[in-house]
Amino acid sequence: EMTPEEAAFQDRIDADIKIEPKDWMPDEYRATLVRQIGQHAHSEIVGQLPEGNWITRAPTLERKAILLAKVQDEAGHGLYLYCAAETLGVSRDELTEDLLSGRMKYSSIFNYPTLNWADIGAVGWLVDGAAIMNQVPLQRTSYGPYSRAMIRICKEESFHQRQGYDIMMKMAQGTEAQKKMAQDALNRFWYPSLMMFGPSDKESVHSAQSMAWKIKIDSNDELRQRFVDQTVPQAEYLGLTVPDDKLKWNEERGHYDFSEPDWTEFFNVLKGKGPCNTERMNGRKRAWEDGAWVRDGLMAHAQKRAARKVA
Ligand code: FAQ
Repeated sequence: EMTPEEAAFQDRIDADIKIEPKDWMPDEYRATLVRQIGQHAHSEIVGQLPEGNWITRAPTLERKAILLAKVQDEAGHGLYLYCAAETLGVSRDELTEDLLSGRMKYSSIFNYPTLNWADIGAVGWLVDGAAIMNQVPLQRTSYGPYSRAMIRICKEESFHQRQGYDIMMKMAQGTEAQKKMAQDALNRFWYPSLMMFGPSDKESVHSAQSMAWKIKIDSNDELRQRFVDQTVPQAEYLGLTVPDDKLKWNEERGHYDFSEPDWTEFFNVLKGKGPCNTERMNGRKRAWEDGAWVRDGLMAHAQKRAARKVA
């Protein structure tokens, strides 16, 4: 049974009226948003690590400048999202501490390694491609600050996807060795990219409530299907093969049939047992500890100024 307050809230959601920070909202709506936006913010920040790894090794000055700009964009996305989460009454420090203590998550995809330059192409093409597929509908999410952050982020994200595809085109049209690298990167990133959309709808514990509240607009499986349908022709254009024997156009459904990722592997990665979980968490811990003097200095400066004003 809904209380009158909850019913009025649901009416606003159903009428597509955005919820703003000072509006009444159910505790569970607030908690779900903090979880999702916080997890999303952490993903943008942790997501810098596998790519940052290649900034110094990009093959040309131009590629280096482009990758540097892209990785900086991810930092910016993290900041927009932390700000959106802060409007719900949590501080960025609390969110960071929840990440470092393992209470909060970040996207499974960033627990896979980037072994060579083709992987940077595959990350841009597939990982940013999957990210946009998920984020375009989130521009219409019911919480105002999240929705507005998504609008800005999506603009930059489409540039990221194109830069990844551009790397893949160069590699796929290059020497035999380069083409092999491109294929190998696709082989390794295909299923982890499909996992980005979350577990199958049957196993998605939050989807029903999140969709009723329009925090989520589409289901995990709907977005995964949309991603496969969009990406397969792009792979064909590159002359690369998607590593899935069952992949086949289904005329009747108007969609590709495809193999599910290995969900055991997915849940293991979520439990911290992916190839790079420890490395990523250590990277974040080190950055947080190394930055302590900056935070302390800023606090000391602010206190000094405040004291001077009083005097
Ligand atoms: N990884 O009930 P559901 C980027 C968890 S893009 C880790 O279906 P929900 C850009 C989920 O939290 C990546 N955990 O959950 C970039 C829940 O756990 P809990 C970030 C996952 O929330 C590109 C449990 O499984 N994008 O960073 C994952 O309704 C390149 C049950 O799942 C976003 O975060 C996963 N893949 O749906 C940056 C988008 N999937 O909390 C750098 C916003 C599920 O109960 C370089 N988020 N879980 O313990 C969303 O749309 C949703 O949160 C989903 C999951 C769709 C990810």
